[in-house]
Amino acid sequence: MKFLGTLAVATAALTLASTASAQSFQKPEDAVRYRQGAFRVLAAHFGALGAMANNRAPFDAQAAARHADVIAAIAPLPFHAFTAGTDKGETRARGEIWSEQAKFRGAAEKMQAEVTKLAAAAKTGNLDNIKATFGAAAGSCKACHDDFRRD
Ligand code: ASC
Repeated sequence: MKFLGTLAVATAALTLASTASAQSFQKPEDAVRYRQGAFRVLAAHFGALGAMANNRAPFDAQAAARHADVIAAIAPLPFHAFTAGTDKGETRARGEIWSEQAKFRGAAEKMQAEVTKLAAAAKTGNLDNIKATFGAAAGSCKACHDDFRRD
């Protein structure tokens, strides 16, 4: 059952990701809004899980696993929306996203790998396992912000 559950989440995430990659945006602002929305959802769930990982909120194993699954499913989505010409307007995206594509994609993939580990850890229902993987996941968010997001 556990395996089937994992498979279902993985399949849902893959479906989401391939749907999103097929997506095109009418206007550059639409892509900017899309990725900002995805990051906002990520931050909300990451913050809620982080509060538990850092003992600022009581541990609820089921809620933690749900947060981690949402994070893992949403994580690929914003990266489909850094399309050409979306470096202008109401965005903190730095030009390096486009001038250092390989580095940016690498940082995005690193984040997705870390949140996948975090989701696996959260499924064990053990807070120590979550704590053991949360730091690297948070670090992968921060690394990308440091290099590719304006203050
Ligand atoms: C969050 C959030 C981020 C990351 C980052 C991790 O919850 O909104 O941007 O974690 O602070 O270092």
